[in-house]
Amino acid sequence: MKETNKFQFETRAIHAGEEPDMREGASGDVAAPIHLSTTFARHEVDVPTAGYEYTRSLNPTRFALESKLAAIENANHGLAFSSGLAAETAVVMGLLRNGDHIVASDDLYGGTKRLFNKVVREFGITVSYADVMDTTAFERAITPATRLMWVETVSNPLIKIADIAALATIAHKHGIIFVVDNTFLSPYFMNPLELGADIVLHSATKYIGGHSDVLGGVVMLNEHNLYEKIQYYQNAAGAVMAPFDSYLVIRGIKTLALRMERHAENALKVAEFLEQHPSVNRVVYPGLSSFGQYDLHKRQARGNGGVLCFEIKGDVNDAKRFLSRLQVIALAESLGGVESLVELPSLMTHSSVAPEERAKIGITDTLVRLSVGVEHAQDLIDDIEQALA
Ligand code: P1T
Repeated sequence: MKETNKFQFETRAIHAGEEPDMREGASGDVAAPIHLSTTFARHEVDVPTAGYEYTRSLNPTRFALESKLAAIENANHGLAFSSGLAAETAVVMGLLRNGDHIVASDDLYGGTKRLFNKVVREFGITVSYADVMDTTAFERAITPATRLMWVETVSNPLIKIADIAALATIAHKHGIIFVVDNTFLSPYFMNPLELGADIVLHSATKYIGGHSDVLGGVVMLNEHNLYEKIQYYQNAAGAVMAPFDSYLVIRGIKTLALRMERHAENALKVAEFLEQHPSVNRVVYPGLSSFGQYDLHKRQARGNGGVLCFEIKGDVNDAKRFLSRLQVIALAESLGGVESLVELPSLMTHSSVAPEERAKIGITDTLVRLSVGVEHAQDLIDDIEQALA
């Protein structure tokens, strides 16, 4: 794994974790094989073969992926889970105890808020929310019991940017672990560990997998002590990524750089088109010069990703009409796949967030989230134009 660290992102994404095995008797596979065996035979009772005992604890295909994940996030360790939420659960439950407190961003994926509000709180762990654009609000929300700070680099769905270096400084001043969900940018456009984050996680279901055909969650980090605790929970609770899914994610990562470049190029074209359209109220995309946090984003990220949001003029029925008229762009939850996906957060991905809370943070009934795929940009613009007409 460390061997490949001297290379650029694209090279690490392709080679890390799956160097061909050229030893006597090995076949020299160029692509990591899928090891479906759930258990591994050994010669002696107390000597696992090459460290492999049982696939929940360690599996060669998942390990190849975990090594690649560490390499693309410039981390010492990677871990792969059966979903993004399984990865989040492992971070919280692996590190916190009854009585601990989390300060989290007020704009997070709806499922993350549901996990915090409805599940984590039942275990005596409290959660406070702070405006992600206001670093002092985070500091004010810290209590003596605070153990974690939690943000998304680009928030879902409102595209708010967290100032990672400033928040890391606050977290570390108070001895708090800083967790960053980098799903919207992927490791290609940003590496939060280098800006001071302690733990990076992604829903690999999105850009890292990239093809809307695999559910997964990943965690990358440097500190061995934190890695051991999360890895212990991963094995003890069991929500590991399956070997076949690990293979799909490995395959996805090999084209991550190519895909992200095209996602961002297309998203900018679509955002610029939407911005001048009379039926659209406001367009939020980090690549637009009108974007409120343009300078901050440019300072800490290498690109803008493929997700944008905008408001349709009119009411929820106008928004629904627009969404159902689209022909190329699928009306569906999720994001980050090669195909463009569109959704209405208030009724779909963030419907589990209470209406008052949605209103407070700005998830209106006409807010549309668009994940721009890697189709031809003009076909996407034409589709949007006919649906808005
Ligand atoms: O769906 P899952 O792989 O469990 O990942 C959860 C998750 C975590 N973090 C972020 C930023 C996410 O966007 C998600 C999942 N999001 C969607 C399904 C969605 O449509 O927004």
